[in-house]
Amino acid sequence: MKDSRIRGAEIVIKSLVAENCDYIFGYPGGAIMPVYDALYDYADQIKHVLTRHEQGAIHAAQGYARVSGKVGVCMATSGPGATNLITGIADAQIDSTPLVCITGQVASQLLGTDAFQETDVVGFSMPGTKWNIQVRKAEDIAPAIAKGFHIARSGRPGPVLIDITKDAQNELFEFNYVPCLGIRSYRPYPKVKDSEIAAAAEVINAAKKPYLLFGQGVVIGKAEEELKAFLDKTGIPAACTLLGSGALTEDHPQYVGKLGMHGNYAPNLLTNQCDVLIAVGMRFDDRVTGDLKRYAKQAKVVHLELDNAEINKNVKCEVSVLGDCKESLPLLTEKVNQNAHAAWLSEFRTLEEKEKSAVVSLDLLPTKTGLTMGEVIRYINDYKKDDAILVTDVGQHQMIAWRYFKFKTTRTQVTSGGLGTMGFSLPAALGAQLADVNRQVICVVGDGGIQMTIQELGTIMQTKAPVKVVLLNNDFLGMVRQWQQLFFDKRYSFTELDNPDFIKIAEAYNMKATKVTERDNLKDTVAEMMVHEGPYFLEVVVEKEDNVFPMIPTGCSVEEVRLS
Ligand SMILES: Cc1ncc(C[n+]2csc(CCOP(=O)(O)OP(=O)(O)O)c2C)c(N)n1
Repeated sequence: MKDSRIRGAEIVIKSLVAENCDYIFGYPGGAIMPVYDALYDYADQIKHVLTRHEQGAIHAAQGYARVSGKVGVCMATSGPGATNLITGIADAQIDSTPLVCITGQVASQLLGTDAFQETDVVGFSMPGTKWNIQVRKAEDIAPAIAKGFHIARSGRPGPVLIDITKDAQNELFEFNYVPCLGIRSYRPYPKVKDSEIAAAAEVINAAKKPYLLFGQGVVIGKAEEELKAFLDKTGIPAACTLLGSGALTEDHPQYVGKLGMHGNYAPNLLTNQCDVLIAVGMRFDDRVTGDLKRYAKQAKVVHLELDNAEINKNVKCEVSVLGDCKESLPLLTEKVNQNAHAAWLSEFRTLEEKEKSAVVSLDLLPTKTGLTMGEVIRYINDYKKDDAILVTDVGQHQMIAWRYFKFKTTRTQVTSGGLGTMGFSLPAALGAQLADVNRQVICVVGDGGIQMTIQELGTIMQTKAPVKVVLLNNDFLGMVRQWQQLFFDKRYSFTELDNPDFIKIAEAYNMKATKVTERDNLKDTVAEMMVHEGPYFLEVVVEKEDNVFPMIPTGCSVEEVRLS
């Protein structure tokens, strides 16, 4: 009788196919070679993207996951391949991005011998993953992958790592994939309690100046419509966190702007004037709260949150509503009164005008000679579609792009929010683009960050992903320079960069590349880029020492937000 068993390596691939995984981002090497060999026969069912570095692979998987809403998958060999994933794992954990990372490991009889490229990646990734495991037998591969996908995507999503020894990859076993639908003692979706909804509704109905803050939990929970319905009924003004952007269209009449260190003036300032603060799917990150001792002390806080660990972690709340906001928001909407808060909303609008004249108009319609980052984003807005995706790196350009990009719909931003990982954007943009080739993907990056993963231009070339890369070049590690200017007596310690000819680099990767140094050429070049069919590299030489405002300096209160 024919042996129906297959190698563990093929079980890996068949399990990924069973999970509807259409892309693997990865990089091969000795300990994962059997899996790569198995992959060779599955090219019609699963696409593999060969990045130029494992960090690129995991960031690409993150970009893919954030746009598609699916689990991102990346793969690496043992030792340095595996450790190169660590930054991305930490990034995905803090930004709640669902990932399954598969690493090869030396054969089990070599474990603990300091074998070539042996590293304890399970140990290294333990605190950064939602779950991890080392698999040493072929029979355990499919159950581990099934469990990994379930854990990665359920509840508050996060990264999972599955380390598979080489002998397990080579061992024969029957393939029988049973999807994991639940795990004893793991309850990712706590049921919303009626008593908590009633208590929240009571506080909200009694409020004179209620204010709602929404975060990425709304996007993850696919609760955008539910949020809108709640706002439409209550008339409450709403502001978003960095990762919450897009969950509510910026055209909504109650949308008042962005929170945090470089968010908008009114949303930060008025946090300390509301009487009820309703937080939905956000975790009161210190970039949002500033000094906690002086954060919204006058307000009763109502926190709608899926992860129990976030409740009362940074900000003590009056009422918590534990559960998926997709479920809790409609229950709450039923119980709250129809209302309008026109006078309160107009307080936001008045301060908005102040920010416009002090900051926004100078950024978007500058009169000085040097180009501003803001005007580049203004032109991008002119030519982008509503569902265009902004992918940013970390630094001044990230904050400026976030501030001025017009977010019209959900899942339109990919950025490294919690970890602030420079080098994130280029590979993440590639992953975002492959998640949906029909959407515009604009990667806005600084001259520092692009050089951390610039080799991924090679992956863009090979995949032909039509990513638009916009390099805002100020020849500085701009955000650090800004802090040095404002808080370290302008002592520019190791923040100035001697940069290469980026256009030559981009052209070497076969990209259409243009450098803009004058305002006169900016609009037309952005227009050309946005309609260009393939990948495009636009370098804009911007003013070297521009700063991002408003700003809440570290350790200050939200009400100390500065306009200059
Ligand atoms: C991996 C990593 N190293 C260091 C930092 C600290 N850091 C934050 S912003 C920044 C400067 C970024 O410079 P650039 O990429 O040129 O962007 P700009 O601020 O000029 O727009 C640095 C060094 C970081 N966030 N990530």
